[in-house]
Amino acid sequence: MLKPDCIERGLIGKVISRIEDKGYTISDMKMQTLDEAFIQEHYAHLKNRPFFPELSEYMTSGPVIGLIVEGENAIRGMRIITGATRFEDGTAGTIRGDYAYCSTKNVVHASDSPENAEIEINRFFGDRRLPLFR
Ligand code: DAT
Ligand code: MG
Repeated sequence: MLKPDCIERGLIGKVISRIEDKGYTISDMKMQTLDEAFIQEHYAHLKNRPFFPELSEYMTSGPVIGLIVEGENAIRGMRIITGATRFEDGTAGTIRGDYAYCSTKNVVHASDSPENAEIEINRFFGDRRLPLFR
């Protein structure tokens, strides 16, 4: 998912290029503005953390773009391309390492397991998801 700061800063093309340069296939994408209920589900594991209100406000502040990325070990690979959660730990050459400058606004979200990828894709795309590649 390209987060609101990615879109606001005009980084959509740069981030998508990195995914394509790696050789992954983008098989669907959708722009939408998320509401608080969506964020409470998406970040349920963080709902008791002190930064949650700020995170929720940010994630609902503007549109995001959900992408379905396909390829061999794409979930693990996307986490590596994404880089560390803490922006200051982001290795140069990763999306967050090169573009993120604060803890909350860290440009992209990437699913952390096949189980969560399936849940997150269904939550984001709903029945609009189309199997474009077979
Ligand atoms: P990730 O996005 O790397 O999967 P996560 O699931 O632990 O990391 O957290 C989700 C988002 O919440 C993260 O991208 C940014 C925000 N976040 C996490 N830890 C934070 C912190 N200590 N302070 C502020 N925001 C934080
Ligand atoms: Mg996470």
